[in-house]
Amino acid sequence: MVSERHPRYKSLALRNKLVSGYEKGITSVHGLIAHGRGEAFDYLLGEETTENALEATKVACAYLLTAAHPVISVNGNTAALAPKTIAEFCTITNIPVEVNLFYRSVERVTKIADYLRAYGVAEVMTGLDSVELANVASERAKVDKRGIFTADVVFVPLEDGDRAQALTRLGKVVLAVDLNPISRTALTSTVTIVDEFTRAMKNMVGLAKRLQAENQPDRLDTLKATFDNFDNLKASYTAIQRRLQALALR
Ligand code: PTJ
Repeated sequence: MVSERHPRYKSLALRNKLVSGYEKGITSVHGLIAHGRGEAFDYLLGEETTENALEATKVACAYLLTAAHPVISVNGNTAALAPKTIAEFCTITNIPVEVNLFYRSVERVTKIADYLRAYGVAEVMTGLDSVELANVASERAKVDKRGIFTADVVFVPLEDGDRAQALTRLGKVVLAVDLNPISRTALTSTVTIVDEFTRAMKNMVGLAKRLQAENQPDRLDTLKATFDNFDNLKASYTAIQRRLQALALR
């Protein structure tokens, strides 16, 4: 238990979710290390959603709301961090989830699928009826025939660069969440949200609700057409640079 009065409460609470995910057999032990890398970048970004991250989140929502076959790829970290928010987003948008793991085992896939269903995700694909994507040197190559394989838009928070590249080469729109703005995933995805996953997912729920209520297809098309991922990433580089400069000049 962590007291809410602790100055690092939010960060410690997220760590606890991952440790609990690990104890349940959902998160891989490597996932704990990956989270630490994310935390380091979040420190540099000021541990809050930047303006450019919010813009990327809005564009990601525009892609998902206008896709023919969208899918959300969930791994052991994202399942442990925000199962409720993922379920809320899926309910609002009617988008299915596919459990797709880097450190894949049938046992973990099944546990994560059951966990998400218990939180209310209506459609969870397991990739157990899978095909292998070419040019992906990991277990993430195994994708569900009805899911990532046929999807036109894939939301892949905490993706690895290898597969992000392979999915974009296949002509799919890849939407990633990655606190590391210089990762291969960040550089190769169609839209990279440089933000902490739980914050980004929460924003996605709010934005999807708003964009759906507005019901303006032209606006969604404009959001997609005017977005440049590298320009958006540059804003993250500048945000980190400004923050460090301000500290150095204090
Ligand atoms: O559950 P599995 O088997 O699919 O494994 C999942 C991990 C995350 C272990 C696997 O995909 C992996 O090894 O990922 P990487 O290549 O380490 O990449 C994870 C990226 O996510 C890193 O660039 C981190 O900075 C970033 N990251 C970690 N935690 C967060 C994050 N970005 C946003 N929000 C986070 N909470």
